[in-house]
Amino acid sequence: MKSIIKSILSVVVLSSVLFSCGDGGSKNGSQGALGSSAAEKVYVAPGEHDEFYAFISGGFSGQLAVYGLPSGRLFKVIPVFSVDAEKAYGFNEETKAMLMTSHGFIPWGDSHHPDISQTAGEVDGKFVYINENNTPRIAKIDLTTFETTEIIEIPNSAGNHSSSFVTENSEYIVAGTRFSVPVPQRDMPIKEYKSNFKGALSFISLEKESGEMDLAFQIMMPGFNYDLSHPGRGKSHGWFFFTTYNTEEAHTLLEVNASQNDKDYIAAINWKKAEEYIKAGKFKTMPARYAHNKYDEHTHTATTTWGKEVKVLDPAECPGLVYFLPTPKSPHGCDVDPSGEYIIGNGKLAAELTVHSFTKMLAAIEAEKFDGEAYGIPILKYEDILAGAVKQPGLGPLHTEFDGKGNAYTTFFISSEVVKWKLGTWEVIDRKPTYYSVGHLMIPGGNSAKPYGKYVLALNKITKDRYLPTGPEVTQSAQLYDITGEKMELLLDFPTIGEPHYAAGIPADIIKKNSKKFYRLEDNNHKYAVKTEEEARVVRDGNEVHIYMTMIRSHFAPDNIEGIRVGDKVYFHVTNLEQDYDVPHGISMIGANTSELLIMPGQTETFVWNPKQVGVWPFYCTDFCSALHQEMQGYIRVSAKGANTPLTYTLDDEELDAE
Ligand code: RUQ
Ligand code: CUA
Repeated sequence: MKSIIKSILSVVVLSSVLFSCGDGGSKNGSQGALGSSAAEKVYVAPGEHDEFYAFISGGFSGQLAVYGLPSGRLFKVIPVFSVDAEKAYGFNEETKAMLMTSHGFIPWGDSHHPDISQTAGEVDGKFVYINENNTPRIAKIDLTTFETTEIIEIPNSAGNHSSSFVTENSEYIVAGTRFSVPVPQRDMPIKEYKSNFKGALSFISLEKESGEMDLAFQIMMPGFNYDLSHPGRGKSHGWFFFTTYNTEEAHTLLEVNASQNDKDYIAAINWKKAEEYIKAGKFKTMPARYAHNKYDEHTHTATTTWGKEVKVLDPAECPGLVYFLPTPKSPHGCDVDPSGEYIIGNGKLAAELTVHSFTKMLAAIEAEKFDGEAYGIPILKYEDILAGAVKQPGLGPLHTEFDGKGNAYTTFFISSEVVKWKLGTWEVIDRKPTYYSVGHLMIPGGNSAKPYGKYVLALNKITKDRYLPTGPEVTQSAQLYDITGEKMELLLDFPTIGEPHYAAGIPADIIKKNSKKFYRLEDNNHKYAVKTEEEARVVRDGNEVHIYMTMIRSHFAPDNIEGIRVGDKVYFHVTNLEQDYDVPHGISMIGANTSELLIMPGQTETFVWNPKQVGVWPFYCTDFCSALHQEMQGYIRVSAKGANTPLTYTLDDEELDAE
């Protein structure tokens, strides 16, 4: 988004005054809501549940937040690409491997586009996939536990933006490179960009049951910028569409140099054809090193394996694999309607909204009516594939979603509005302001054959005066509109975590029945788990001390440990013995250079403590778990380096000698 903001900065400054603030700001917005039954429509009575889950990306927070709609209440921030001290993600020994990459351990990421897995074209609520933009990765979140359970790194890629959208039976998710780069990476002059840099489009296959990701193949495209993508569906199932900009192949001052061409392209990829080429062996195997991190629900531990190569298809050598659809002008969003017939390219700098017809595209391909080629990829004729255009829709179109009733909703960043228009007639039906400068929008089930067209959520980039000020950094925000009538109705503003990019929504009933209540102790295969207090113990191995600890309302076992020395490396392996819903315990140690642990019932987690000072140091439970939570504590006696204090610990008031 930042690049768009820059490239149209001058217009933005002007128009945000004209359109946004001038529109009346918070006063008008809230009066509109007061003048109707808006409050009632978003009111979820105490103890009642919301109708939809919304998974909203955190952008530069690197996380994914879970909200309820229509209330806009925040339930959970799921740590994905950034460490999270609250949940010990990336701090405890078990999850560090989740953030491993070919560049080493990376504590931060930029999360953009969540998408929910699908069965037969409908969101099935099993998994959410989300891309990381900065160090190209895709994560899988398991919707029984709402935890990140897998992250795969994408090699040959940079700025993983056109990602990670799901095909209609969760066959694939994709990862398209925003920045083209030398492939393989090497030391070369930047001014030799043109025709030497490449853009990899990656197809990641998904295992049917587990949803596990596998880098199936890459298509090595010309050195354009691949911005966004969406899968075909229904009649266009088997195809994937990617918007491109910078078909000029500029490498400096892109805001000018990449805005020269009147039209860029949507790249139409026939991935079923790609599968045939792979089967026929028409690929090159390229060496590649990428991390593949998996969290095991039974060992409660993540491990990294390393990918070593990738199958690469060259479109120039694979006829029928890729076609270019000319699309005005630096298109951003690339959206496919629920029927699979219409492909919408939102040209950021275009006066109209271009809609391509899949049927016409196939006919033109059949007739081989091409308008030349680029790097061996046939270019179709704009007029031949055009379904229609929405005239004067607004300024700065970004993204489009659908309500499943024949209407489309497009966001306009510069004119700060959501515009409703009709598929087929292309007429504008309604427009409503957003506060302010909307990026993505989301209708639950939006990327599927079956949208739940009750609400649209606008994800705004700028809030200015909408909320109480909080210094120079003000909150980011979403806005909820009722779309059941002819006209849209603004119902609610609510703040979001980080910068919301895309979001995914789904009826709550599909997910909530599968939500896990706790981890079963008998299934806990963690290497350092102890399942009863009797097994709790302390073991020294040279400088390393391993504490096998349990927690249950409202004590730790052991709770007093003596004989630790300065310079030791002390591992707290802590198992929560509870087998009940909603009884986590936490643990933290004074002076530990890491986060607390927050351990779910049946789970084991580990943190490392390096005692640096002689003394008797307390630890305690960090989660208010019972009436006697404040009693849930213990002490560790630390002696000097080389001291011979015997290693002992207390269990049930009894002092025991360590092994
Ligand atoms: S976008 S800068 Cu999803 Cu419109 Cu990312
Ligand atoms: Cu256990 Cu507080």
